[in-house]
Amino acid sequence: MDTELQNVISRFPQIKGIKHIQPIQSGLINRTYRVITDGTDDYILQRINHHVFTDVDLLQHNIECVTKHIRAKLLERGEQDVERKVLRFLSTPEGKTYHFDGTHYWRACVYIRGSHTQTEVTPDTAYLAGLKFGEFESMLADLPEKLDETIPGFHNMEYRMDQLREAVQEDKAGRRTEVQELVDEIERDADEMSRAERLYREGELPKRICHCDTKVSNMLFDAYGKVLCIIDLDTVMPSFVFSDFGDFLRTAACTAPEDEPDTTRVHFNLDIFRAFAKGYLESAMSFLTPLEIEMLPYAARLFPYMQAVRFLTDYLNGDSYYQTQYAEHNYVRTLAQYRLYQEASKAEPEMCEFIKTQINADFHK
Ligand code: GN1
Ligand code: MG
Repeated sequence: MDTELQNVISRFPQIKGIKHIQPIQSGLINRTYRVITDGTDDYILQRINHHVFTDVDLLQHNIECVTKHIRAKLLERGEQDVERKVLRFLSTPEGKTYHFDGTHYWRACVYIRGSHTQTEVTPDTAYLAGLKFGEFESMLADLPEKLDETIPGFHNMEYRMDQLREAVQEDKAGRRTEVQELVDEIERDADEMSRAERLYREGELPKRICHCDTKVSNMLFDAYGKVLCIIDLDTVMPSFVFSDFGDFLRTAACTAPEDEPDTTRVHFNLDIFRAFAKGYLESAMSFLTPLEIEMLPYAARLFPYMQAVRFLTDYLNGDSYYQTQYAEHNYVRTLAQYRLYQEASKAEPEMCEFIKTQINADFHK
């Protein structure tokens, strides 16, 4: 067994009787392992990418506040099996929920028994996800602590455009010529896609505590297909609700993987949109403002657009942020996301129509 990992694990005394440490493929940012023990509980060990999450103290503070608050809410409403419905992070002897080994930051949480993740999304799972992420936001609406952004400007479209412009200027990896045409195209929609930021400054749109990485793979399901728990809490921070709504659809309503090389296979699945929007509105309608609701179709366009900008920025910077498997990977991802943005834009009238029918249905209840 890897001695570095064993040393780290020894800083979390709750973990005993290690049988096996298994790397898990999860996400593009952190490194994750499942620690299998001979006791009742297994654990998830993660090496936090501190180049991305530069303030680990703040990161873990947010996560502690959020999990504590959700646990209290679940208990208060008499929920059964609470330990499988919210993550529990382990403490070190110093009372922290992370350990710094001199180079890397590590944290551990209890592995939720009998859970699995899914990557496929059906209208049924999309509906459940909508309900769950709406409920997640609603449970955090009265969080007493103030949460700061774990990644400053994370879903701020104006900031992401500034980063792209800077990357184009610097052209660190010598890739500008290849992508210039696409950059020009992206620029044409930059103002329109930064609308939320302007509305926020004008006091028209609120920010709320959001998950900000609402992929279906960030939900744990039980053996019967019921959603147990929301995971990957690194990006829980104040944001527009569009973050949760739009980012889910970016992966779930896309008919191809986010790095699909054949962009003709990339389409926006309106059935998934409808199912997700229905679930989301059911649990979030009570606290959303009319403008937030009206702009949900905009969110479905914003997120593939923003992700295209982020992948392209990283491509221009020489792939320093996202893990890549081959040289053009970030560019391939960019093109797939941009295509999805175009496809979602085409579907906007139908999305608006659907949102209207949902509001009317609610009004007549
Ligand atoms: C990153 O690592 P993962 O898959 O949880 C990124 C998301 C992107 C996503 C694209 C902290 O998420 O914002 O949407 O890659 N997370 C961070 O696949 O940048
Ligand atoms: Mg993530």
